[in-house]
Amino acid sequence: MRRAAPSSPVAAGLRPWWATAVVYEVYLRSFADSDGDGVGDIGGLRSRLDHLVDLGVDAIWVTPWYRSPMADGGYDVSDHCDIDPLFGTLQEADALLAEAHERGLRLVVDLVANHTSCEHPWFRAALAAGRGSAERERYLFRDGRGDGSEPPNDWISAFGGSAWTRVREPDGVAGQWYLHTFAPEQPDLDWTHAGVQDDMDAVLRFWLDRGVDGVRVDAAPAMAKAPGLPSAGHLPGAAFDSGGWVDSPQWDVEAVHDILRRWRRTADAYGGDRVFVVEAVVKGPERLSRYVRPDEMHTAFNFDYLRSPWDATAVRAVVDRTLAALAPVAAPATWVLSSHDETRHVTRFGRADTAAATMGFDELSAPADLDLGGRRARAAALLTLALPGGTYVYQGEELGLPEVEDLPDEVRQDPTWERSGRTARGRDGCRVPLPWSGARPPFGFGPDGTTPWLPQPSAWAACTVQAQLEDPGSVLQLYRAALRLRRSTSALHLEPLTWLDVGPGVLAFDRGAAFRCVVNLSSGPVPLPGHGRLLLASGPVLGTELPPDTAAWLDRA
Ligand code: TEU
Repeated sequence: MRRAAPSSPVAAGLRPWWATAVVYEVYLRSFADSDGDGVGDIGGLRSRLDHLVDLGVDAIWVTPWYRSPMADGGYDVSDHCDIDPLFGTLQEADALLAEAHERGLRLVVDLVANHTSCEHPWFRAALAAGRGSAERERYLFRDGRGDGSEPPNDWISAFGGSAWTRVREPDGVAGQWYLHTFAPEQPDLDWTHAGVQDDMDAVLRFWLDRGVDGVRVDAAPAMAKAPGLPSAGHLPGAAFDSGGWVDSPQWDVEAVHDILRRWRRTADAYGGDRVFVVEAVVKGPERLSRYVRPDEMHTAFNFDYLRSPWDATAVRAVVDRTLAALAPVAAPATWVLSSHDETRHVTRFGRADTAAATMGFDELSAPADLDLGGRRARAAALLTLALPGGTYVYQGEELGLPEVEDLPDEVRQDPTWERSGRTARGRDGCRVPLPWSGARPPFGFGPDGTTPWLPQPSAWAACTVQAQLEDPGSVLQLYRAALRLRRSTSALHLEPLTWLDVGPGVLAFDRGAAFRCVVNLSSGPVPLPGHGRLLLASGPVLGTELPPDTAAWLDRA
């Protein structure tokens, strides 16, 4: 069995592991399928742990594996303390955790606490018990406006349309409305309810007791709502834009921090070095820094970095703003390029507009230039892995996978697709099952002859793990080399970032006296600043010139 090499400054106890960790996001349904039903599962993940050890990541975050009707790929949970049979069993989850730990890999689970599935026993009971019942108090049931046929306020769902759905009461008449920030199958909990708070503490303890190393907190800013649920004043047709909203009654409301503090106290009672990473798409790094104050979450996904266009001024600005916002709360940064919710960055960087849109709500644009996007993605990997803090790698990123933009409409499963009236394609294109080996689908994702839940492009024969292992110039080999170097380069764990001003379109920074990273985002070659030994480059480097869309790591010692 292969074991992750301990990272030196971390092993020496100079930093908690999560401050500079490389965490690999496992979108479980699309990682590896052990039983041939077309859906990735825990067995598949267990069988592929050595890929992650060889890649050189420190930890894995596993997306929701709980019991779920799968209206939102498992982010609609009907039992937080059991594994869905589609993914395996609790015993398999325990075995995975043990096997990950034996290999030196940590494991982070996903806590979906803003909402449950509409099939959760609490919601079924709330529907059955009717208006005014104690059961309804766990959710946000309200009477409609006017004669009751208008939603209680103007809030909008992240997947499009109103955030309210009207129910049929037990006696058959059209009745109250319930709030769902996401799909109608995902009713929001009322976090002012003491029973909800206590029961979610028990969920948190259930997973901490099993020995998980961390918890990713889903959609945190949605958990608290402004008292009285006032309308937001949205203009007709307004889109969900949590990253742009200020003083929204449905997002980033102050009381959310009480919930996070409570969880932090619960987790701290366990000792050890467990980590909370919060998913909070809020307006800018300054608002985000409030989620990582010393008594709240440890780290937060950096969506501002993810959304940044491929532009030196914009990237530098977001790096500086991130570091400046986090310094007063002494939280480490994270750097994220892709996730199961976003257009894969190979494709994004190959478009005319390289900034990220939200949750697949991007316009159908001209086809991306995937060669260009691929070069930029390789450069972005070296940039990202050289920045101070932790990094998230989304599965398939290490293979340079593009977004699958031509999925047939009938296979799409993301609720965004139907909720938008089939105008926003949603997130399925970044969730196509991974290609592991072989010349035709399922490319080792599942047993030969099985059909993955989303079809894989036949061109992916060239980007399987197996094919890339045989190619020294592959994206996979670049990631492996970069992660190896990152682990053994103590400056990347300990030293601050110092910019060098080397001209427009170029990002150059040092980490201590010995390490330098240079990224050329301009359209022509630039001289590599200063001398030093080339440690690694994202593409061919001729002499001392760095070609466009290329990054280099230099050893100046
Ligand atoms: O995402 C929801 C979320 O809060 C943001 O990622 C969202 O993109 C942003 O607010 C839009 O401005 C999480 C999960 O990652 C996603 O897969 C689920 O569908 C969602 O929660 C609901 O559980």
